Amino acid sequence: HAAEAHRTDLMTITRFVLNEQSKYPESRGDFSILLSHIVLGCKFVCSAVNKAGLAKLIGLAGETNVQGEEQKKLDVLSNEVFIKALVSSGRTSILVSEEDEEATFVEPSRRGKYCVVFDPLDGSSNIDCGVSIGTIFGIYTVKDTNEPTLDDVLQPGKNMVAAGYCMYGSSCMLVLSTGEGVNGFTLDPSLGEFILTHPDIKTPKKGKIYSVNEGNAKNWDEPTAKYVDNCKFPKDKAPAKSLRYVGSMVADVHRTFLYGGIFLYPADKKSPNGKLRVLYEVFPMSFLMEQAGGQAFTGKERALDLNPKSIHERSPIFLGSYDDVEEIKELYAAHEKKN
Ligand code: P6P
Repeated sequence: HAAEAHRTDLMTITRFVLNEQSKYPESRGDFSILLSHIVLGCKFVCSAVNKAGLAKLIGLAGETNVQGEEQKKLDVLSNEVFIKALVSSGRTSILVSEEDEEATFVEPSRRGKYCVVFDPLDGSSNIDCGVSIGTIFGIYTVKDTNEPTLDDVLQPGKNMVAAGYCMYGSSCMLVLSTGEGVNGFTLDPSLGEFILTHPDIKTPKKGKIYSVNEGNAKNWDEPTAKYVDNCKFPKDKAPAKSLRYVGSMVADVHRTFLYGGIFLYPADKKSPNGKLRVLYEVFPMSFLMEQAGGQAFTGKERALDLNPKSIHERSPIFLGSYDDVEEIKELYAAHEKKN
């Protein structure tokens, strides 16, 4: 019966968010409308990513298509789709995209109370080899719709009202938090709806996996090097951890949510602020990880306490199972004391 109920009790992402919103009688449904436009963008990108391989076969992607138009690269196409969807929602005032050097200020007649920071297709260098990639987004509320400024998006991640990602892999999965836990929705292509499949995701308190690009080991600082060494040669006779590294943040972090463990993109001598972007990679994944019972740390502070000074700023990030991140925090604290 449970299976039967599940099949007929179709909890779509739209219904789920409307249910959540009904807890706030004063809300006018703005967030639900914003989310429905984000969902539309995700469905479009999911379809385009799935066709990308075929498009290459029939000579579309990268070359001129049958209309003789230059076929756009998927990340450029995805960016255009999300910008258009978000502006047309009439619920946003500022958009920050990994693809655009400058922020987009929505024209006054179409402005709404939200600011969306997003990476339309993170990990897109992995498309051609079929590795999972994804869209990552975070949502702030604007201080004054009449006067939106960059300060509305240069806020600590703890001020986000929602964050999520959509992973385009063997299935298309949207993982979302509006500040009351994390829920996962899987796209049912036959219905064109995201169905609740992973209610209330909680990451295991401790994991057996570490996820880092070991190729950067020669440039790591001492605490990171020590932590990774402990993973491989545990001092306390515990079994060594397994290394899993896809090289696509959405894939690596999604696995960390479900299986536990720790994802690291540390600072190194070459890039003292690490590689990942604060607004639309570090903050949304840190927001979700804390909502799932994990932690997110920059090597100096709680990731969500960071105060970004520019929209494409980078930060080191250590996120995942609570106990695993606690270990690396202790190593950084000890290192701090010594110096
Ligand atoms: P590296 C993909 O290019 C990305 O931005 C993230 O999705 C991923 O976690 C990281 O970079 C991988 O970087 O240096 O290990 O190839």
